[in-house]
Amino acid sequence: MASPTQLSLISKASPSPLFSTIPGTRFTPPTTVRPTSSRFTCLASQTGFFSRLGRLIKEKAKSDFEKLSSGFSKTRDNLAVIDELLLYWNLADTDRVLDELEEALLVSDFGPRITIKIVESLREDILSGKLKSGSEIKDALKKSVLDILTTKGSKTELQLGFRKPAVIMIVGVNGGGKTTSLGKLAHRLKNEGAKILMAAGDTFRAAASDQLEIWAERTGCEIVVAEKENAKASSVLSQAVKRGKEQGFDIVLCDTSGRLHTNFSLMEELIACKKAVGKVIPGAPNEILLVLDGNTGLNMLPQAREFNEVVGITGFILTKLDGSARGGCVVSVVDELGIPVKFVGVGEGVEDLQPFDAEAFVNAIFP
Ligand SMILES: Nc1nc2c(ncn2[C@@H]2O[C@H](COP(=O)(O)OP(=O)(O)OP(=O)(O)O)[C@@H](O)[C@H]2O)c(=O)[nH]1
Ligand SMILES: [Mg+2]
Repeated sequence: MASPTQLSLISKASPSPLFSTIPGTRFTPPTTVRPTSSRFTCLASQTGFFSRLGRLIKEKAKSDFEKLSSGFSKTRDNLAVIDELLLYWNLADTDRVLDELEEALLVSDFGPRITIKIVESLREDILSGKLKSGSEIKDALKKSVLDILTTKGSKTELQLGFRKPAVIMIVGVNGGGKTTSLGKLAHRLKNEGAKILMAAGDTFRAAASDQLEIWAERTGCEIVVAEKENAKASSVLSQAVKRGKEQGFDIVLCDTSGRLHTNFSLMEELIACKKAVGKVIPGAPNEILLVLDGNTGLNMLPQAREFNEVVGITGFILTKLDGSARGGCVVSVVDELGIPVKFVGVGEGVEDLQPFDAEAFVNAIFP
C-alpha cells in the first residue's frame, strides 16, 4: 500500500471567491466576502449547505435550456418525423401512424419495452376517444416519457449528505468521459462557492493524472495525485479524503480508471476504493456516479446493471449526447434501473455538463 508520503498534494491556485486561497488553511470568515445574489454564501458546517448546493445547481440548469436543447439536437432530428406524422393524423390512419411512431422511438434508442408501453397506451387512448387530435397525441407522448423519468428517477439533485467533505466517486468503462465530467463538475460546484479537492484515483495509466491536473489547473482546484507509479487507487482516494477532512474541503471528487464491467479484478478494485473512502468518513462516498457514453445507446444497460450490482450506483452522467442521436437511452436506463440521470454531457468544454431536468429534456427532444 502506498504510504502517505508517497502521495503529494499539488496545490494549484484556488481563487475561490468565498474561501481562503492558501491551501490547507481554514476558511476565511464569510463576512469578509461580499456575497452576490447568485452565489451560495454559507459555510459547509451550516445546516443544509449540501442540499442547497444541489438545489441551486439544478435551478441554474433550468435557465440554460438552450445548451441542453442543442445537446439533444441529433435526437430531436430523429424524432422530428413524429411531428410530420401527427400533423396529418386522422383516426383511419391510426395503425400506420403508430407503427411509424414506434419506429422513430426505437431508432432513438428508447428500447423495445418502453416503446411498446408508450405506443400501446396511445393506441388505447386514441381508440377510446380520449385523444382526438395530433397535438393531443403528442402531449400524451410527452407525458408518458416524463412520467417514466419522474417516477423512476426523480432524485436528480446531488445528494451530498451533511458531513464535510462530501465525497463523489466517478466510475465507468474506458473512455466514457469520466475525467472530463469530473472536471466540468468541479467547475460547476466551485462556481457555487464549494471548495473542491480532486483525487487522481486512475493509477492505471501514467497520463491519467496529468489529464486531471490540467482540469485542476483549468478550474482552479487542488488535487491529490500518487507520486509513485502503481500506487493503489484505494490509497490515493483514502489519502485525498483524509486531506479533504483535515483541510476543510467541502467536496472531494474522485476519478477512477476505466474498467470493463466484465473484468472481475478491476471491479473488485472499485469495491476496495469505496471501502477505503468509507473508512475515513463513515457513509462516504455520498455519490457514486456512473458515466455512460451516449453513443453506446442501449449497450449501456448491461454496463449499468453490472456497475450497480458491484458498487451501488447513485446516479448516472450521460456523456457525448451532443454527438448522439440515441438520446432515448436516457429514458431506458432510468426505466430499467430506477436510478436517476443526474447530469448530461453535451460537449467537451468546461461549461458542457448540464444538470438533468426531466421536463427540459422532454421539451428538448419533442419541441
Ligand atoms: N463531444 C463530447 N465529448 C466528450 C464528452 N465528454 C467527454 N468527451 C470526450 O471523450 C473523450 C474521453 O474522455 P475522458 O474524460 O478522458 O474519458 P475517461 O472515461 O476518463 O477515459 P479513461 O480514463 O481512459 O477511461 C475525450 O476526448 C473527451 O473530450 C461530451 O459530453 N461530449
Ligand atoms: Mg479518465
